[in-house]
Amino acid sequence: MTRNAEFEGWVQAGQELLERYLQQHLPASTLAPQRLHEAMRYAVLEGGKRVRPLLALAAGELATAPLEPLIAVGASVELIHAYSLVHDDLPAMDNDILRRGKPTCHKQFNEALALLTGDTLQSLAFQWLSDPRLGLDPARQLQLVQQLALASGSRGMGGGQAMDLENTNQNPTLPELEAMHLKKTGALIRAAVLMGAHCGPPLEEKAQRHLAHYANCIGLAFQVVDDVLDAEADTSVLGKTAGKDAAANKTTYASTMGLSQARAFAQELLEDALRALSQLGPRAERLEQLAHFIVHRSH
Ligand code: GRG
Repeated sequence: MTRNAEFEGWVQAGQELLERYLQQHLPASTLAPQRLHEAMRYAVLEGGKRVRPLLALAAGELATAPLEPLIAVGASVELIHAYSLVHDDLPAMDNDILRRGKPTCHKQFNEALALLTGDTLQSLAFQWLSDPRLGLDPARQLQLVQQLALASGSRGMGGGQAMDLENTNQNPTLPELEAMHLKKTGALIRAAVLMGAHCGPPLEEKAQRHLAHYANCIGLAFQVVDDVLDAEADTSVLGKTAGKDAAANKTTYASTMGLSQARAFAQELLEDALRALSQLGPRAERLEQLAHFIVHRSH
């Protein structure tokens, strides 16, 4: 089996484990309030690359963490991600109609229900993460709850989104763009990596620093590639509206640096991430493969 095929098998197995967890733990749509539960399931299930849970699994492999809490951690992070997409698509934010190849949540249901869907997915993420049945040491579990809260709140993803809204029509500089994306997109990706590792026995401080550096680099690279794909790829491939940044006259890595420079920057970030991983030994292989995937993906 080639290395690529073996990685694809690992990705598929991880996605299946996650999908099963999500299917089983999201409230059934037969349960009242049915319409809200239907919308929550619609926003989360059958879609998305599941990159963040895969990163949690890969970081868990590095730290020799048990599988069960890793799935719950990955699923909790994915709920926060799904909530951010539902809110991001709302008319008050990006006002989009297509997400993961299907109508956005507010188009399929309505705006009020989409707001509630995002809100309740966020609560559910913390319900899953704080479940005493996860079998983790309670103090470590509490730290996981705090890591996710910090990454998604005003000092992380939510704050990054606020900076993005402020930046509209302001022509941010590259350092301003970087500061915004490290929060808006990077914070949750970084949390997925660090939380996955946190499910295992503590890594040495030096290893933790290398892992955090890797996580920062791929978090930013993810957004740089997102900007390039928005400019270059087709809506049918992306499953979301392409060309939105240019249409909204938004400053992005692609518009500021040009497409080939933006691609080169993503490659530099990948190499920086891989250098950090090279200090972590052979168990970092999945993280390495995921970094390549993030930078060379087509959607
Ligand atoms: C109200 C506190 C509060 C938070 C909401 C809307 C919002 C804050 C944040 C938006 C964050 C956001 C949408 C960032 C963009 C990140 C990004 C590049 C998303 C695309 O992720 P993929 O490619 O999507 O992993 P899939 O569909 O594959 O999961």
